[in-house]
Amino acid sequence: KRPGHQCQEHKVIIVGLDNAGKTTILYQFLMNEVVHTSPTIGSNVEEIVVKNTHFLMWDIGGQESLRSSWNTYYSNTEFIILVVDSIDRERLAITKEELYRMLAHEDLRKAAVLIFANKQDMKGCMTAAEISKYLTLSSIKDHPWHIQSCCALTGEGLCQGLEWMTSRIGVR
Ligand code: G3D
Ligand code: MG
Repeated sequence: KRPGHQCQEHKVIIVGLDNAGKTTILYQFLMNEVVHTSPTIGSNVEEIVVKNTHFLMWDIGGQESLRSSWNTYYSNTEFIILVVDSIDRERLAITKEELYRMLAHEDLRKAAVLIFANKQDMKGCMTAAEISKYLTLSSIKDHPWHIQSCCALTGEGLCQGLEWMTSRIGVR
């Protein structure tokens, strides 16, 4: 490392409705051998290091009572990971509402959005393409976004999501 080189941390918030799989995904990141982690900072904050890139990930509760306080976590956020339960068709409308509420928030104007279409192992689940269409992701022009299908239980798809995030660093 160059002397005086500051190791930069990139702030990530993991959001999504309760039961979407947020904590399982964070746990998978921590278990993954290609990812080196430092000790837990707080119950819901973990540092994840991918190829020398440090991400500080905040796993934010998704229950209705907690959603109104999501904005207290927004400042300096570089990445939003939105976790969608791909089997939960009923509540995708709520996710859509929350997504556009976040994108309109001043503190998140520079944030890039990674959407995980989780629980792809479930029979009859929505595909990433269906979720993308429902959430009208192609209409989002003011934030970089990417949708990745995954299964948090096996970890499938999670690395590709992280790779997209690291590829965004330094791109502005
Ligand atoms: P949350 O933190 O977003 O609230 P959790 O969600 O990570 O606690 O996950 C909620 C439940 O969904 C858990 O089940 C978890 O095991 C399950 N889950 C998470 N990801 C997947 C997935 O990819 N596929 C399947 N089939 N289940 C998943 P329990 O039973 O422990 O409540
Ligand atoms: Mg959780």
